[in-house]
Amino acid sequence: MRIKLRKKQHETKMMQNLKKRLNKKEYDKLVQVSNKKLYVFISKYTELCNPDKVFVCTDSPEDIQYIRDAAIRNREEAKLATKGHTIHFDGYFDQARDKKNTKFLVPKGVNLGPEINAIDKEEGTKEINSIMKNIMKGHELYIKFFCLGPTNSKFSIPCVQITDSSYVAHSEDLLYRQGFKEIQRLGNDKTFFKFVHSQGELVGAGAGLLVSKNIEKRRIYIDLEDEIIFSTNTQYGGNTLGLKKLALRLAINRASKENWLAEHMLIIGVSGPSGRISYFTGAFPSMCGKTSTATLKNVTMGGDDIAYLKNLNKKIRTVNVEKGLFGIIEGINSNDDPLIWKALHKPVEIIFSNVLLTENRAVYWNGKDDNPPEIGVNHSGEWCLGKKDKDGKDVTPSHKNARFTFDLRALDNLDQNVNEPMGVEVKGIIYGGRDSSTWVPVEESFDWVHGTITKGSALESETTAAALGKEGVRVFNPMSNLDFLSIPIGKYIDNHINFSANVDQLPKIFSVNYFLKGKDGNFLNGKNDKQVWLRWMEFRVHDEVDAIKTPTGYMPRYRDLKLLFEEELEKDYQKEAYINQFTLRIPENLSKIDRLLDIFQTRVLDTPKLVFEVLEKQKRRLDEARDRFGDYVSPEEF
Ligand code: SPV
Ligand code: MN
Repeated sequence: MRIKLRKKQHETKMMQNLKKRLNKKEYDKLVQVSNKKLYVFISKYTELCNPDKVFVCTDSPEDIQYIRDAAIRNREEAKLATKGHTIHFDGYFDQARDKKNTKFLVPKGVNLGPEINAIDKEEGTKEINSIMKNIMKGHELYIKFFCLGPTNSKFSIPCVQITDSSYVAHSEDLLYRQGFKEIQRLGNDKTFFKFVHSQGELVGAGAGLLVSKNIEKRRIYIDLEDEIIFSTNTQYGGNTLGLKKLALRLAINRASKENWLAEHMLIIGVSGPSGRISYFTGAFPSMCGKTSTATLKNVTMGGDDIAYLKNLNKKIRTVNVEKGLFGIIEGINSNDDPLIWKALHKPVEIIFSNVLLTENRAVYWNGKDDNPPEIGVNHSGEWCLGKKDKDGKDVTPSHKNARFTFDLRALDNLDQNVNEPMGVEVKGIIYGGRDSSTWVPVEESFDWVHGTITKGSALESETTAAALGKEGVRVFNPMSNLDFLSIPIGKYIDNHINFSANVDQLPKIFSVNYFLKGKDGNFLNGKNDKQVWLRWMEFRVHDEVDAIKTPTGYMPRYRDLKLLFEEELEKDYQKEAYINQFTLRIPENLSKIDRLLDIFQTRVLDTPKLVFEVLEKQKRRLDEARDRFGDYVSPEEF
């Protein structure tokens, strides 16, 4: 009885606190959602962060407009000449995901393994709480509700984001499905993901915009037990958009407990004969061709970054967690990326980040069709051709990781099933890294386990500008998901292997490599060749084309590719090109296996035994082939 009374008193106090923090209008909006856990969360963090004002977004057109206007009023975005277009800058040193300061808050006794950055929960919580204390003073706080995955679906995860950045709130409106109604519908019980973000104190940057000042206090701390993530003193999307890579970490942990997969994967529909569409998911580390694959001709865009996969009625089905695109803009031109190019020129809502603002309030980015202007304003401030930074480094017109944000509806190839609550059935899974020397352009694995281990878990990529640090270093990146893993790598791989249980027809697993180079150091593939690889994979998942069995998997036959090159690209595909591209490079493949074995022995906790077995077997097949044919073997010899 006493306990009940105390609980009641506590609840009353909490509601009083909310009334103090929110004005009547906003309070009335909040209590339209009947969810005690939500009130506890909002009450606790409004108290700690101490914003001047709180705004509750109910997803009504007026509320969404309020956020758009706030982004301009708060000088986080500035309007461009084209209607709906705005520009945003992140600070000069805040241009990518900060891996070093992204940490899991782990309770005593939990070990996520050496590859995953963690901090003792008590210590980390203390630190982040002290950083967050009064951090929103002088700012308005936005409360936003979203749904990961389609609403009203077995995949849906409701989320609540609180942020003092109207740019973050605005971006999320473009990128995620609105969730106020969903949270209302789900009522009191559903556990939701929670995100607290503050950009912290701001400082003036170019074009009158403001950026985070206290980068040294940039932190992204993840609490898996309470499914809550804190992000402070940063604006860059990968660090701040709760629903993106922050939620992916929570989802991987939840998925591991519930036997499904949360993946860093695109979803595409590939056209086959007579109007058939077959769905593929694909994992590519950042800047390895994921978005360009999803916007190819003859491909429908289901998603470009994050997919959930579940076994529903013995079929593997997938949904796009998002509804928008936060894409890399560098190199986008009318010839290579006509779909994105067209979308970027429509008068729809688009946020350009870290590009160059030109004199006529238009934008320029590295690799755009025309030559760069002489002057402008970018993330480094006033800019002119030839500008160098303090360290003498060239400042290009846009940052390499500059991006655009829009709703997928801006694209002409949006897949029609994108909001299907049951998702789409996955026919194939593609793994592709940035690999100049080893993998052939496209290859099918022997089966699920072989593919999961020698393709997915073996993914390596040469580093890019999407994360802070040195570029061009070959790094191990299983399923391109390493940066986001919230469970030990061995466990994650084991989950993938076991995901095949009770499935009627398993998807086929493929590898692709868009970055293979020849002896002269030049790329062996044209930018659009991937269209041909996709068509080939589409035939393979329906068993409509033969392939050559090699020690590493099934490779395409020349004559099939020749036909496809003609049909897809009107290109006369030469035998010599085929041999150059598909020659099995045995020494490179063997060293890759050695590298992997070493990683799995020394850097991964609890590597499943099967991983070693499958890699050793592949090694033996390669050794035998080398004895018979030598180091470099044309597929036609097999
Ligand atoms: C990636 O880097 O994989 C992205 C952009 O999709 S970020 O939001 O930074 O993760
Ligand atoms: Mn990504």
